[in-house]
Amino acid sequence: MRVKRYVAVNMQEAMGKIKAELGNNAVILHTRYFKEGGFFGLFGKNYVEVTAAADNDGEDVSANNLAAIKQKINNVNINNDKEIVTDLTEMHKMMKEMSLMLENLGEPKFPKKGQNLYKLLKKQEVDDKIAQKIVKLTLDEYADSPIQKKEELNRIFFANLLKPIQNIKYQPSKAKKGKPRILTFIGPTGVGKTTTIAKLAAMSAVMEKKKVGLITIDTYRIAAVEQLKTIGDIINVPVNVIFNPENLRESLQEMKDYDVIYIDTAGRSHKNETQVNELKQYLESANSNEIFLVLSSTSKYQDFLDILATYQDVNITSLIITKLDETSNYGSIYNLLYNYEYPISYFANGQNIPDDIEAADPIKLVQMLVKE
Ligand SMILES: Nc1nc2c(ncn2[C@@H]2O[C@H](COP(=O)(O)OP(=O)(O)OP(=O)(O)O)[C@@H](O)[C@H]2O)c(=O)[nH]1
Ligand SMILES: [Mg+2]
Repeated sequence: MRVKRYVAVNMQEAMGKIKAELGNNAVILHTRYFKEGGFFGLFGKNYVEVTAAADNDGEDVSANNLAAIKQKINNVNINNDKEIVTDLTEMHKMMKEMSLMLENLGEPKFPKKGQNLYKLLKKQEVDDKIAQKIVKLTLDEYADSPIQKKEELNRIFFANLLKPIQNIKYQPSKAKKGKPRILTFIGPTGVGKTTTIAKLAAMSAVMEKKKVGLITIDTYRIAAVEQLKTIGDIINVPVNVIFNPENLRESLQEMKDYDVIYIDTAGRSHKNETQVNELKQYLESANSNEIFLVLSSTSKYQDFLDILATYQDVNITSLIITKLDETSNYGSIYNLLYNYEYPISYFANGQNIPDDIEAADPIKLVQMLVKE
């Protein structure tokens, strides 16, 4: 029996070749279509590869030698598998090269000093459109500047980064006369809501000698209640645990002569609609002066967008960015401020209570962004 592979531009041509060499009774064992030539795998020519078998004397092989044929098929397939793997590896390589090429094609061609600034912003994961806009503005202004020094270029760059976000300043709320300031903290799980409350409450109670109350509506986890109670014990402030929105109103009434009340909420997965709706009922009952959305700086910009979409009906008054000690990429926060204009109230940069928190400032963010 003879087994042979034929390559042709189409099946008709392949069949012609097979017929001519192996005779009318040849059996098709395997067919494969592939592309060859072209530009990085594109625009190549299509080919068909057909493996056919026939008995040496040209007899019909379908009826006899079945076992032998099967054996051959397996051998052919094994060989083809190897080829397919090689083909796929080759294809991957080409696709990678192509996507790199496309990326480079999309990259703006700035002069070298602009390219460096652009690269820095890209490395920080600043949105591409924003990065291009800021670099372009910087280069234009620098071209008109009488001072042609690197320091001047950096100064202009810094100013252009700051400009779109500098007006979004956080203004702490004032309580109505004789009433406490009610501050509620919301946000995804594990971002540092309770830790941030502990830091701020400790400062209010211990340093500012304010009459502070803590309320938790995080009754999903015993550990969460214990966590806040421990903090309350340490800084010597009462902790009320709330189980329903009515409870919350009563508890706030009970603390009506306090200076400031911090309300801790359970970390809601922003993907869980029921939990988020439940939180909204509590927020209505709380009638807070401020609602802080706590976000971790380790999140991607897309995560921020998803989280904001979840809380779109909530009147978020400012953002708190935590875990700044755990990242060196600040682009996602910059994109957020640039596009959404939420004020940022605090930056948290560690687990130490109360030290690792500071008032947020757009200048600090830009400093972090350009620090190499
Ligand atoms: N490195 C670092 N860790 C932090 C920071 N803030 C909080 N953490 C840590 O993050 C973990 C979660 O903090 P929690 O305050 O419990 O977070 P949470 O948002 O209240 O979490 P849930 O109530 O479960 O949603 C703890 O281990 C904190 O010590 C920060 O700024 N930097
Ligand atoms: Mg918590």
